[in-house]
Amino acid sequence: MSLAWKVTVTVILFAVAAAAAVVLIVNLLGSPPTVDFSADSSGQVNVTLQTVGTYGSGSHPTWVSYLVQSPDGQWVHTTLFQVPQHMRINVTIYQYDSGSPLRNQQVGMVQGTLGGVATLNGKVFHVINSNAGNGVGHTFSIPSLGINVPLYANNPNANLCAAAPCSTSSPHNIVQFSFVSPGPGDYPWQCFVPCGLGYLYGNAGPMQTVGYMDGFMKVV
Ligand SMILES: [Cu+2]
Repeated sequence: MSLAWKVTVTVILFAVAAAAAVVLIVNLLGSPPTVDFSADSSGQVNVTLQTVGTYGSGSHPTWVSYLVQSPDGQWVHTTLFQVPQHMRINVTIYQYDSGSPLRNQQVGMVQGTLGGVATLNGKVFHVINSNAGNGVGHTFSIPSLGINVPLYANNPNANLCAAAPCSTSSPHNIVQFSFVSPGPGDYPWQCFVPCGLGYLYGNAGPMQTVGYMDGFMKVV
């Protein structure tokens, strides 16, 4: 093979690899929509989320996911939401998934919320012993704000919702808590239960993907 051929082949292979890399990056960066919440007349912000064990459609139908309910009541497949700064945020999470005992008991503790508490189906709790009952399905955690709330799981033998958006006719737990939003910025939030079934130690796939088990709270 002549030098010119080697150079040509090298250049072509490089161009193909570069094009593939661009396609991959564009796919990875193609981010889901942001749901915008503003304060209601009482000066508080109500954010409603749900978790589902399998999203049921789209590019990853088997993946576990969060969804965000827009203020007009529509469920949006995203983990990006926007709230005003220095405002009381009331979070309601409809948890439709099963769970397991936690590897890290620390994330079974409620931390960083107003009063240091959350409610599970209306009852105040501080910690979930994940080795009892149904275990923990997911957490809602904003590490930079010290916020962590475990979501008690549903009975895995119940007829659980397997396609989002789930409705309250399916078995669910309702977890509620409040916190005060900080100053402007993008605050990453995520689940700390390794719930990426079928991935190494459960920590890849949906656990590393915005729109599933990772997101951003945008404070403006
Ligand atoms: Cu999770």
